[in-house]
Amino acid sequence: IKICYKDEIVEVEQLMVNDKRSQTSASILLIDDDLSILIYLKEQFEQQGWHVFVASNKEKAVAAFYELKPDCLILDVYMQEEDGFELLSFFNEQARQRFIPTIMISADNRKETRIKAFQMGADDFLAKPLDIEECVVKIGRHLERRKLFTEYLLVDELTGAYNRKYLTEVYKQQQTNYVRNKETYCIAMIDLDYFKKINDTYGHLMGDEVLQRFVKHVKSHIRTTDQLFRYGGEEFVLCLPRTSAEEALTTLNRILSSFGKESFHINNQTFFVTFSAGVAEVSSESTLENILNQADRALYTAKEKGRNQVVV
Ligand code: GH3
Ligand code: MG
Ligand code: MG
Ligand code: MG
Repeated sequence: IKICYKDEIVEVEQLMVNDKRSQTSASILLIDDDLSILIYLKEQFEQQGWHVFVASNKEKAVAAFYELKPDCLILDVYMQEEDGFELLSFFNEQARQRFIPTIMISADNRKETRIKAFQMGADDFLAKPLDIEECVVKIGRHLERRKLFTEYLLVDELTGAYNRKYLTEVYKQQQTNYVRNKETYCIAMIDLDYFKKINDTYGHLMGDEVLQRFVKHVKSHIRTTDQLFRYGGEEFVLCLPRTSAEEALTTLNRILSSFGKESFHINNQTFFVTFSAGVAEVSSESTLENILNQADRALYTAKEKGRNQVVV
């Protein structure tokens, strides 16, 4: 059985909503000193399509928790070397902040043990011997709630792009990660051209549709590690990890050209929409505020030069 070795570690870009991993399937971190239980649960949970990481002691559990960013934590109460309750209190604050459900499992099914688990912040308690069907259905509900919760808090309702609040979170984490690893990282500020005119000419509902289709279009033309945020009305921020300014320019020009071909229809009229964008490359000194300022200045130049273009 593999226990969270480095090569098993998948890099995760985001803090709360993980990359394509959580869009397709959730990940679970199982912590138990009993290898037979780990093997059994891993197999059962993988049949549900969940990614399962296992750890048999605190050290491995902590490394896995921070590096793999699981969507759910399952913790044994009694372990040879560790106290499951102690581990629970160790993870509790982080888990709470990130809406990660924590589930305790134990052969000790006494009322006081169960109560203690909930008092210490557990979201559920499952008694050993585990009934696998019950485990699966309960974990499924916890994962579903986590997904709804994180989506509700991080995603802009109208467009489905991430919201501005989440940009702050993502940037904090990514800036340190990428800059530390000496990787290039770009941010683009995008603003739809003459959007006020679209609203005035075709109505706000049509304006809303433009925003929605713009987001849908961009999302389908970027890498899974790229992320789009709605910064304000018709302003968006695109985060492009492992991308140089030159590559960002190419990417945005490609999107500019493909989005420009999307036609919008209303009352027998057809129109097209363009945008302007400014690109800035993140450095070790960049705060979110100054990188956005830099991108915004480039965007301003793009507008000045006649719109429908990208400027670095
Ligand atoms: P420019 O090319 O210089 O960017 O001009 P613009 O008209 O796009 O820019 P301006 O900032 O003057 O107008 C933006 C408009 O976007 C004004 C505002 O009413 C509209 N807007 C902001 N949020 C929404 C929204 O959620 N839905 C719709 N339909 N319109 C919105
Ligand atoms: Mg045990
Ligand atoms: Mg604007
Ligand atoms: Mg605009």
